Amino acid sequence: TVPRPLEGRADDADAIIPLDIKLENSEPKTLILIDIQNDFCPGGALAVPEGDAVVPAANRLMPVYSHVIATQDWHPAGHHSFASGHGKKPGDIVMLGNIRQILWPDHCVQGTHGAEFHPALHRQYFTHIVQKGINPEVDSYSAFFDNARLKSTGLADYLHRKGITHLDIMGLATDYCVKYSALDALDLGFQVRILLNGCRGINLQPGDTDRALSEITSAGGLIVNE
Ligand code: VGL
Ligand code: ZN
Repeated sequence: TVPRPLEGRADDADAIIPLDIKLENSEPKTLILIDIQNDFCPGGALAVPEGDAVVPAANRLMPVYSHVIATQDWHPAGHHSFASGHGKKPGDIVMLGNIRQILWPDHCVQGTHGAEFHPALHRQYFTHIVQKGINPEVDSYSAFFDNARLKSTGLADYLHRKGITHLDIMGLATDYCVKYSALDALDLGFQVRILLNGCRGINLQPGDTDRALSEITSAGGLIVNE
């Protein structure tokens, strides 16, 4: 049985429209779950406030999608985005090549508990997994390309092969990996909707999440509530 999506609960912005998932007679739908991993949830190394609140939303939604693609931040130990290797503090900034890099706590190290998907996430619904952030020298917020656009993750090719043109995106964190995944998807020509109650932001600076959402809408994305 397929759970019914919740009614729209937009209360804070006119731009937010209710998610309209038609269960009958619908074309295949694609959900992208960004980085719903232990390290981004409370108790994790780079905990996003209320990060675990996206898990029930993901679990409700996955059964109504025909494609569920989960991304996994998947860093080698000593990744150059980690403050520890620079003798600096998380939040400090360095240049990696010609890219401005915010330094983070060590997080999502390949093979560790922190890099695993949240244990309550119904991962039996995943149809594809994309791992990113593997190159130690460059960060990769987007599910499509690293921050220097040196390499593609292969996700765009995968979606093209499947004939997928519309993406619903949710997960962690709104102001980093969700934002850059959505902007790259729009740039690549996909139609993008952000499932707002399935996202949480870090907000290193107050307002980062709201600014990320308005950049996405300016680039042609829709913000919807599930
Ligand atoms: C993320 C910071 C560093 C994210 C990943 O998933 O948004 N943020 N690595
Ligand atoms: Zn990372």
